[in-house]
Amino acid sequence: MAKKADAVQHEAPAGGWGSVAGMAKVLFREKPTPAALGTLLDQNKAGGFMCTSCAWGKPKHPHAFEFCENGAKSTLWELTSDRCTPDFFAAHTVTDLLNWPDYDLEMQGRLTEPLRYDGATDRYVRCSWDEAFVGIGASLRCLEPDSVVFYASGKSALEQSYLYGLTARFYGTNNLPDSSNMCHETTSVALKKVIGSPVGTCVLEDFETCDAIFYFGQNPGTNSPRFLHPLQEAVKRGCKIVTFNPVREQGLVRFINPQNPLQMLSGQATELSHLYLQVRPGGDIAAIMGVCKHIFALDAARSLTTQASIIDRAFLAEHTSEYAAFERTVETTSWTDIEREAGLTRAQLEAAAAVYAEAKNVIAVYGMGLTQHVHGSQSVGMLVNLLLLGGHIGRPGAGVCPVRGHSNVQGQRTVGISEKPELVPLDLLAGQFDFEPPREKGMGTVEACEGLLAGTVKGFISLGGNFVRAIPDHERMEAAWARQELTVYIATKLNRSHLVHGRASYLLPCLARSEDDVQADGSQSVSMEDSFSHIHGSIGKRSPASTSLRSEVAIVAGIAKATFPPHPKWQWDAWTADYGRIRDLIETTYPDQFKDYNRRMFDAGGFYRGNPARKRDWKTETGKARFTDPTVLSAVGVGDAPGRYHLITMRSNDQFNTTIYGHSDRLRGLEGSRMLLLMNPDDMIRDGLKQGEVVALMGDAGDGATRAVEGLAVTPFNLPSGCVGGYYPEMNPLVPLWYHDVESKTPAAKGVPVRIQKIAR
Ligand SMILES: Nc1nc2c(c(=O)[nH]1)N[C@H]1C(S)=C(S)[C@@H](COP(=O)(O)OP(=O)(O)OC[C@H]3O[C@@H](n4cnc5c(=O)[nH]c(N)nc54)[C@H](O)[C@@H]3O)O[C@H]1N2
Ligand SMILES: Nc1nc2c(c(=O)[nH]1)N[C@H]1C(S)=C(S)[C@@H](COP(=O)(O)OP(=O)(O)OC[C@H]3O[C@@H](n4cnc5c(=O)[nH]c(N)nc54)[C@H](O)[C@@H]3O)O[C@H]1N2
Ligand SMILES: [Mo]
Repeated sequence: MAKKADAVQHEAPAGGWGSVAGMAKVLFREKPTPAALGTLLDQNKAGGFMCTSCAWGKPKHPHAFEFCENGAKSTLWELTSDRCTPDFFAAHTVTDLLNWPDYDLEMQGRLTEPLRYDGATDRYVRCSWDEAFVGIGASLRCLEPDSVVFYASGKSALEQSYLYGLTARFYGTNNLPDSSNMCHETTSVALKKVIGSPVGTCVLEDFETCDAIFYFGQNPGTNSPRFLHPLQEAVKRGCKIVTFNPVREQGLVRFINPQNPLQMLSGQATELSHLYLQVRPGGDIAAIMGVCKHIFALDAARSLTTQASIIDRAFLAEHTSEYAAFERTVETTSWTDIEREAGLTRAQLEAAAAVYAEAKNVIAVYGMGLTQHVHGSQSVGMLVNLLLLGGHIGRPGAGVCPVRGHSNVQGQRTVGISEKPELVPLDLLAGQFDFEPPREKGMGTVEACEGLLAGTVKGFISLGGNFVRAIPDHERMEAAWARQELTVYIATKLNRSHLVHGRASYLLPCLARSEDDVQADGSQSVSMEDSFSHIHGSIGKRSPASTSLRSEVAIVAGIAKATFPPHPKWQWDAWTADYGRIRDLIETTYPDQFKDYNRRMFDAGGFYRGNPARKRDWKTETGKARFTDPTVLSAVGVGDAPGRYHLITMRSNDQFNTTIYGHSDRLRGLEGSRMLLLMNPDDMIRDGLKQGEVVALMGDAGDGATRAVEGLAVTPFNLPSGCVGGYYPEMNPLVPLWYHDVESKTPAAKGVPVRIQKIAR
């Protein structure tokens, strides 16, 4: 029998001894050497290497242990002593490996030798680097540039990313999708439109002086644990956090700092969220509308007194456009509609508005809970509306803070990995490298998937990542993927994408960020950009997992050299010998943002590449910060219907995207399996479902296609009624490819229409 909703969720604090135990498990499994453990102490410090996990900022004055449970897991995952050698591939055909779970594939350890797919034996076999480069170059020369996609996953550093973008453009295409297309593309498009900058306006120090944080759809306990420290500090000095999330994420409820012995011994957790509002999936537009509506009411009441107004009218007049339409919509939208779409009461939203009204400085934080919706861009626009009302952008202690995912995903976009030619200084590149760059728009992730289905994409190069596993409509896409002429994977570990290969396929093992990268001119360093637009240098010191590994820079240069005829300005060997030369090229292409790049890259806290919106310089169409008038109250693309649920695809605390470390979602109290269907207990009773009952989830997008995931155990969980939860990437067959944010095409993985199918007994 199912229990009441609030009784079904584990309420232990984030951090604390649990995070230490989480790390110990990884240590046991990966068996790193003592020297590898020492590497952790170097993490996120100037002169050390930058964490391979998330993009959270690195403070000027780092803690002795400037890493978290999940950062440590990610580093140890790279430094494992397991090796996936050619012998492993000799023992298993690719067809056989296709039946292996993702977890088992990656747990084979680091790839050690370059491999080529051999159709006759259905195996990956060892090949030399030269053989690989010559083969790839020959295939690329036979393909039309527009039929080849150059995908990048957001981990690769700025130097290799810049070279990779150049390589695609020298080849003749802007087909440069990035993992960002599945992630914060909504941010890049929506923020650019409304504040003229595609990235957040906050810097780390803003969290020292903010009075309120409005926190939407981001899970710091799992995805950016180092963020818990500034949040805890902020709360201790009186800042109030108002959280909007369908799931009560423990990281946002309470936190024990594992680096604070007193807290650890006393078990005294800090309560983080002042208000925790379990909004319906996609209900954020309505929720913010309600908050704004009450701010209007409070402000009107204040205007009759001597109290300062909440709405900053001077700021609105000087700095914003299109306020009137927004104001009218807030006034005419009824509380009934707001409450229904948000799934929250008027009283709850009024309480949130009261926090805003009392705060001098407000920060809005968000993640995938806003971006991965069909109307995600409108949610982001609405959040910016909320900030603009009180003039909370462009001054210290306030601003908009999208929390980025991969450790250099923001930076890749900065240095030219973009399918959108208008975002890249093509004229400058043309002169700098003496070539005619392609001018047509390239393919983003969704277009690349459409091209694969249509058969127009014939070659795919992956700088990291696990594309086939990460994209929507997983099963349909795998079938299309395998029809390609050429697939090339630059990777550290084996994953499913490598097995769904094209006719010719190469698996090229690269150095990891924590490893010593020795080139002709000596050991090289690389750099990345964090969520706050700060650039940090990173030096790997560990000895490489295999002597045959090459750096990503060397691999990209190797492919390019084998593909293009010699060109006096394309200095592949010199660039590979000394990455400082690549940084000089970046500085030439982006002189304002990367001034004195080589000199500043190891500055403590990173160097800031600047953001005009932070200085209230609005690079928008109207020259002002733009209010937007939402056309919908719910961000989901397919509304309610009897029997329909909206599925949130979630990350567990024991995974990094498609890399599954284990089966413990400690912070949610879920252990042992990822094939779970999390459900509101009242919905379970209504549907006659029992805890542990195994069901199938069926797509319910109304497009006639059959989409299904079977074998899910019903699990009562504290979720709003009408919404269910399941893990990414297992749930990806249920996300239709066309179900994406209207403006940015980010797949809408958080409000997927599904139906539960009972298994007949
Ligand atoms: N350990 C670890 N760290 C990671 C990653 C990882 O997989 N593991 N992935 C990295 C990457 S690439 C990224 S992009 C980030 C992702 O980090 P996040 O942005 O935190 O992404 P998710 O965990 O997918 O979902 C975020 C939250 O949105 C909530 N949510 C779902 N739907 C809605 C909604 O409609 N409204 C609101 N308000 N909330 C909603 C979910 O309950 C969840 O708490 O983390 C990065 N860091
Ligand atoms: N349903 C659903 N789908 C989603 C999401 C969701 O929330 N729900 N989230 C989306 C998001 S936010 C993202 S960012 C994407 C993630 O999509 P990707 O970035 O494509 O996937 P990852 O799982 O991060 O890639 C893992 C692989 O990267 C390789 N790798 C690791 N380190 C390195 C390195 O240093 N160099 C190289 N060359 N390779 C390396 C390893 O081989 C590893 O197997 O998934 C998206 N898909
Ligand atoms: Mo991401």
